[in-house]
Amino acid sequence: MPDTLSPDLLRKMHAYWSAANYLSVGQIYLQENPLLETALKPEHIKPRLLGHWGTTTGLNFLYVHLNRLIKDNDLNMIYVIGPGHGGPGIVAHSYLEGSYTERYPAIERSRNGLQRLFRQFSWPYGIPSHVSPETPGSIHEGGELGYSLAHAYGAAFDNPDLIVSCIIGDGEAETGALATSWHSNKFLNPARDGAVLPILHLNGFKIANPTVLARISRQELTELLRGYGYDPHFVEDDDPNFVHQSLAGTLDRVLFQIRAIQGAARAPIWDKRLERPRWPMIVFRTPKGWTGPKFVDDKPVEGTWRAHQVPIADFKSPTI
Ligand SMILES: Cc1ncc(C[n+]2csc(CCOP(=O)(O)OP(=O)(O)O)c2C)c(N)n1
Ligand SMILES: [Mg+2]
Repeated sequence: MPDTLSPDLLRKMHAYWSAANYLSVGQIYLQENPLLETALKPEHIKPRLLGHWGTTTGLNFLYVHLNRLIKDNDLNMIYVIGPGHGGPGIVAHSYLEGSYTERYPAIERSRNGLQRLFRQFSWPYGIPSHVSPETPGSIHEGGELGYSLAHAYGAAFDNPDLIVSCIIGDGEAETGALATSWHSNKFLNPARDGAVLPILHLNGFKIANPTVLARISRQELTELLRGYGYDPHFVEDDDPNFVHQSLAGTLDRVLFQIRAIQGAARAPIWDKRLERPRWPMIVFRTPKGWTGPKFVDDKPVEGTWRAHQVPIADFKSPTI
C-alpha cells in the first residue's frame, strides 16, 4: 500500500511533534536556559519537579495527526483527552500555533517568552500541570479520570457536523464511568448526531501499575471492543516513522468509514434500513514516555511505569 504521507509532510509532522515534545520537557524541567544555548547546569532545572511526561508524547503525536486530518478534509473536530495530566503537551501546541501568545502577550514567541512559558508551569502563581481553564481553547477541566468518552458523546449529540476525537487512557478505561461509556454508541443517531472517534491510548501503565487492557491478548481486546459495538483499528509500534504512516493511513480509513455511515443514514431514501452502525475506533499502542530516556541509573524508563511523571527526578546525586 502506498504511504499516506509524502516524505516532505512526514518530515514536517515529525519536526512539529519533536518541537511539541521539546516544549513539554522544557515546561517540566527548565527555569533557565530554555533553548539550551549553554551547557545544562543544575541551577537551570526547577527545584520542585512536577508534571507528567509519560502520556504527553503520545498525546502530542495524536494531536499533530488529527490536525493533518482536519486540514486535509476541512473537518469540524474537537479533541477530548481523558489523560488531562498531559497538560504540558496541550500548552505546547497552543504556543506553537500562536494562540498562547495571542491570549498571553507576555509569553512571546522569543527566547524570553519561552523562558516564561517554561517557568510558569507547575509554579506558584503560574499554571497547573493539567489542562486547565487557562489553556486557550480548553472548554472543560476534569481531574477525576473516567469521563472523557461520556463528554465526547455529549458533545456529538445534536451536532451533526462535529467529529469528536476522544483519547482514553488505558488506566482511565478501568474506571467504572469509562467502562460503561463505551455503550453510548447505542444512543448515537448517525443522521442527526455527530460522530465520536474513540482512541484508546494503550501505553501499558497507569501510575505504578500495568493496565488490564494492555495485558490481555490482542484477540481478546478486539473481541471486547467489538462486543461494545466498535470496529477497532490497531496502530502499534515504537518506531515513529512507521507509526506516522500507520496512523495517517488509519485516520484516513476511519474518516471514510464515518462518512459512509453518516452518508447512508442521511440519504433521502424512505426505506433505508435501520441497523445500528459499527463505528470505527483506534487502539494506539505506543510506549509510555515514548522518545524519553531508555534507562536512568540502570533502570528501564521508556515503556515502563517509571515514565509516568518525571523520568529523571534526582539531580542532587547525578551518576553521569
Ligand atoms: C478516578 C481517578 N483515580 C485516580 C486518579 C489519579 N491518576 C492520575 S493519572 C493516573 C493514571 C492514568 O493512567 P492512564 O489513564 O493509563 O493514563 P497515562 O498517563 O498512562 O496515559 C491516575 C490513576 C485520577 N485522576 N482519577
Ligand atoms: Mg496508560
